[in-house]
Amino acid sequence: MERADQPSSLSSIAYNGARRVLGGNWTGGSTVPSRTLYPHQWSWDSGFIAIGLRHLSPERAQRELETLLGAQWADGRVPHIVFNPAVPLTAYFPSPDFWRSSAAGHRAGAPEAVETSGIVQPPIHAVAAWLVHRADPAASAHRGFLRRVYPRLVAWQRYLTERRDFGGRGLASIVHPWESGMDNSPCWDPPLSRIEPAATASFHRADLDHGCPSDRPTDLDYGRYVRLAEHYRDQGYADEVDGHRFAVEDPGFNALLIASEHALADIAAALGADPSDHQVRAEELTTTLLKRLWSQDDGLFLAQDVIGGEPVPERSAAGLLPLILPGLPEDVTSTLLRTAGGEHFGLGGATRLVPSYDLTGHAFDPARYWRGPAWFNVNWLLERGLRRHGATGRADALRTTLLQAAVASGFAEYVDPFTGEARGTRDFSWTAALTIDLLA
Ligand code: 9WN
Repeated sequence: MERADQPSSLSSIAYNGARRVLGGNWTGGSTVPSRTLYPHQWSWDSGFIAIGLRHLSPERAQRELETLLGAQWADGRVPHIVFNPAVPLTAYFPSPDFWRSSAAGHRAGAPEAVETSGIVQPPIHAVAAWLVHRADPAASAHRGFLRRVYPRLVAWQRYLTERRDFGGRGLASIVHPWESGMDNSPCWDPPLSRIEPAATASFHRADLDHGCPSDRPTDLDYGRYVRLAEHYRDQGYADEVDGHRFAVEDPGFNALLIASEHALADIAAALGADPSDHQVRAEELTTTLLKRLWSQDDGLFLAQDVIGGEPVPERSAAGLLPLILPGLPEDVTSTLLRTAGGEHFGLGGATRLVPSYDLTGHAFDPARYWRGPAWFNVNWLLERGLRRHGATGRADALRTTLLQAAVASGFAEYVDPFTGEARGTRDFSWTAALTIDLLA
């Protein structure tokens, strides 16, 4: 569908290119984020991918989510990676022999039939399932899609709100930077500084076989990621708060948790069940998010270091993501809108896409992964947030910029927030999928 503000050539180039990327990255039951750098299924990627795929093939979008949820653990966790057994172990690190998920005796109850990682990623899945259903309710009903995924999505959300409530106030904690999806965000530097890194020689970074080192996390970061993941694995992936060395309440992760609780209410109602439990929980979580993570002085939400017992004094785009939520006080939304356009993120001024981290921050780097570059999933979420809160003109401008940047960068993983220059890998699935969603 063309929009009046959208030259038809850009729309058709974007649509055809994005469709080509998604077709090339489909493996038969799910989509790899990238054929080279990420050759397995990733959790939050599949949520974003399903949101785009629903416009091309509602059935494929349903299968994307069902394949992921098929690897759910007995305790409800949805693993951040579902490994493809046909891919050589050397293609990605850490590989299944590192995570050892199917090894007997894990109290958490990993599936035996498939190898997965043991950590999680942001819970966008109920949001995705609801959007996928709405794309073609008849096809969804025909396959019993909502009826099959609803119990799994509820178990996933309850894993997070019950087993991961290390702060004791209702929000979910992440126990590894990879769980945020924003791996090397400067927000994780203070809590990570307590972690003794594993020796660099003890592992091989397959990511550097495909990615440019200056676009990727450092070896020091990786040493700490490895140490934390080994420790969690060696504890049988148990979630006792005392067993964790890193526990952080991330506003981006929790915003998606709350958005998904709202989506569960919609799904429950569509199935003829009572949605009120989900609605109440979403409202309570929103109240807690505001009490615990909102910083009026900083103009956005801050992460809370649960072990250190203090907020992390860094501005990340994750702190703007609660804009996707309904029910925020008017002064909070207006402050967030101001912050997005102000000196720290520059939207519509210094930058045309929101950077992942504070432009004025001491750790800002326009090339390095989650320390500055602009990411398409974050900006897609913000586009929805702007629209939700009535900033239609700004949302339209962001949408156009996203489409232009996706095409010009070859559907890059992320881009320089000033120049739009492509960074990371190309033909990246969520960039393509969200392009299609923006065109719909
Ligand atoms: C570790 C797959 C994933 C994304 C994350 C992104 C990156 C992995 C990595 O790639 O993380 O999970 O190897 O760097 O940070 O958001 O889900 O696209």
